[in-house]
Amino acid sequence: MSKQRSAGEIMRAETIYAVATGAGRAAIAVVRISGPDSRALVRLMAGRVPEPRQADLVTLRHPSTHDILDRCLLLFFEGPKSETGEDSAEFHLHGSRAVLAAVLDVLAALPNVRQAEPGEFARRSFLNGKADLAQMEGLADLLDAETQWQRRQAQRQLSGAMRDVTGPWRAILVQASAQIETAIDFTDDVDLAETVHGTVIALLWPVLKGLRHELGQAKAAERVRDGVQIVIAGPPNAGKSTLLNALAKRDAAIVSTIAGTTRDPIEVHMDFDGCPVTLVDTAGLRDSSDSIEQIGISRARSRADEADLLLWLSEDGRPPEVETSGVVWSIVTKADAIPPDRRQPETFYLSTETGENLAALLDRLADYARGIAQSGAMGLLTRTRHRQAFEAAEQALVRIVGDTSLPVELMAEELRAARFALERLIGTVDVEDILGDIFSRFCIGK
Ligand SMILES: Nc1nc2c(ncn2[C@@H]2O[C@H](COP(=O)(O)OP(=O)(O)OP(=O)(O)O)[C@@H](O)[C@H]2O)c(=O)[nH]1
Ligand SMILES: [Mg+2]
Repeated sequence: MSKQRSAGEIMRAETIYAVATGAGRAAIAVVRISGPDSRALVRLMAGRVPEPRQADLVTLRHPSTHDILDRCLLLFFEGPKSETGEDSAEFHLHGSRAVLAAVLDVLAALPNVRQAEPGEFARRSFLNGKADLAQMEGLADLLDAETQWQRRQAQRQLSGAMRDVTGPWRAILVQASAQIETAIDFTDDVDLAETVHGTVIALLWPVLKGLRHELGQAKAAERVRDGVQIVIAGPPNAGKSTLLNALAKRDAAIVSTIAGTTRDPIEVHMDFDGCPVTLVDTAGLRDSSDSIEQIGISRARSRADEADLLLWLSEDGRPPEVETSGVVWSIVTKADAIPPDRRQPETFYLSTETGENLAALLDRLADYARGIAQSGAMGLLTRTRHRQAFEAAEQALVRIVGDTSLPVELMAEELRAARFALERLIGTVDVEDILGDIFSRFCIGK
């Protein structure tokens, strides 16, 4: 990709094209074009411009040799009623490499027409006000979605949920600012300042409550997007790798009677009822003089630390010997070797050898993941960026409602900060740095 362009630098005069469908043989290959020359380009190649948004069967010809390139379906979209907001078109070609190459050759040779950069169609659609920034992020997430809860979450974001939820709050903040401006005009009037403070706080409470509600769901929402981290840790030989393999239903990790077999953390990606889960097997924890094993153990500790759920495995039921901010489930392994009279109450015994409690563990894991997925899929704050913006807005409002003697000028300042945080979220202000990051992740043709 060439150098990142800023919004202002985008050369609107250029018409872009890209293959929008995947590589390889397929029945149909879609080529999209967008930009001011779309109409002329369609006329040049197809001999006519179809009615906007109506499929037309046309013969595409080479503009100079008049060689027939393909007989295909053609759709024309007239700006601004198009996805990019510009005149644009789609050629639904036969999915032949030769047809595609011939059509792309023609497009490449036309003046003022060039191949699109990754995400450039989406970028134009954003710049032309067809979608806000959070919607664009939803689109990116939808394209990456692997599980059903990820799909639901991304579709909600794509439908404009962020703007729908924060829009009314923004309006309230504007209203509060107006109240304060009045008070600033009469700064000598102490009574008025107090009254304004009361009015403003009453206005802000529902916003604060809403911000906090979403922040409460943020962790689960981020998990649905990025996956729940379930980490298996414990002393060497506890049967950690055996459990990972049993849950993954394949030999992902080496299992052996030698203590200290696993070194690097081993990740398996799973789909628990539509919730993405990353299951991590780690090196057995012990004092070791082997420098490679020590590295493995320190990685095990840091993975355990970041886990959402830690499965602490041991043969003797010892308490966890790792730090974690997540939930801990203690499991006693190799239950087949523990006779009933030596078993403790309230202890979860597992044997991968006989299968004892393996199905029960899987059920509990699925329940756990489903719980996160259901609250998380409806959560709005799917990215760290979203959470930080909500936190910034929340803190600004707390500084107002928490200090009844806050001068009106400072109240105005905090209100502006809160509004700015929300506007940045949907991309009305200060978006340059985020834009490049989002759109460069799209594939060409999106
Ligand atoms: N009897 C019995 N043996 C088991 C069970 N689970 C694992 N084992 C055996 O215990 C040994 C160690 O298993 P691993 O899964 O490699 O143990 P680990 O915790 O990954 O060990 P490290 O990677 O060295 O930390 C192997 O010989 C397994 O076959 C079980 O439920 N019952
Ligand atoms: Mg192991």
